[in-house]
Amino acid sequence: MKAGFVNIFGKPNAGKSTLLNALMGEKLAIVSSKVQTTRHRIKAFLTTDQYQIIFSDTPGIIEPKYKLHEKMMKTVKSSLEDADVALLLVDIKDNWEECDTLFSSLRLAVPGLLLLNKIDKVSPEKLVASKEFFENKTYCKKVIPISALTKKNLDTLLTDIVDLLPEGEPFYGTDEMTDLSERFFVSEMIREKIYDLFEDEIPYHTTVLVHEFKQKTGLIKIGANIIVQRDTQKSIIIGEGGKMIKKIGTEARKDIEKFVGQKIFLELFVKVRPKWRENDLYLKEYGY
Ligand SMILES: Nc1nc2c(ncn2[C@@H]2O[C@H](COP(=O)(O)OP(=O)(O)OP(=O)(O)O)[C@@H](O)[C@H]2O)c(=O)[nH]1
Ligand SMILES: [Mg+2]
Repeated sequence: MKAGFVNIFGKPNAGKSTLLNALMGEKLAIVSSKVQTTRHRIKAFLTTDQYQIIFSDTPGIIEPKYKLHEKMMKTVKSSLEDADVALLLVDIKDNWEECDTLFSSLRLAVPGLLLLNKIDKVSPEKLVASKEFFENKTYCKKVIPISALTKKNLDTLLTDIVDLLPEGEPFYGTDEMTDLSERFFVSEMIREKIYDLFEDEIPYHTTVLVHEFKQKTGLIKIGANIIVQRDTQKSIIIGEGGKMIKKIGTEARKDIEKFVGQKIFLELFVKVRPKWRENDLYLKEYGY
């Protein structure tokens, strides 16, 4: 039996969460076209008779600008510490030099698989050039071109991961898929809708906290607070005559019902908490 930690690193928007979901065959991590979507370490266990892989999706690596960012980068650091294998994800259309600098700065002590992602978007020539660029870097054990979106080459990737995995017994129950709570996933699904529905800075000033999760007859009652920093943001989230918050609720409810496998009643509230992103007590309360 083989078992180990395989942690995904890269710049924001490289496709880390899309990759985690594709490898698991299940949507566990939220995805958006905007940067800095993931804020937590999301662990997911892939178990067969031969191995247990504990994948971790992590926040995109950035220079912290406020305390929430610092917390996010702490989770990246902790994921660097327990990795057995590192998946270094590059959006092939991104700046390769910048990615190279970033990966060098991680000072990896474990084998790194350099994954060129989004190959569905580039020419074969560009693919060859980028392979050549990364091939001899010290952090790079092997370059694997993939498309997380179309699931191209993920079987090859899995074989390479298992080759590098240490021998060992499973860390988690073989029927478990994650150690995160249902409440966490529900709050993430609501947060994802905010990334989808709002432009500009709104998603970055917002977090979501589930405060009620109760099994009733025939349905689950869920209450969640959408936290923002300012009154103006609260009005934007609510929208004219409550139009936007209703939209968030309708969209999120579909995903949550699929996830929990039953009907839910979802109640959303908007709360203003000035500078919550800078406040240790709030950050702790909101799970950061
Ligand atoms: N064309 C294409 N798009 C992709 C691929 N993988 C991911 N994307 C898109 O890239 C965007 C970002 O994907 P995410 O998975 O949220 O990226 P991430 O690295 O987790 O981003 P952060 O959480 O912000 O660090 C989304 O719009 C995805 O649909 C791919 O292989 N091909
Ligand atoms: Mg992500």
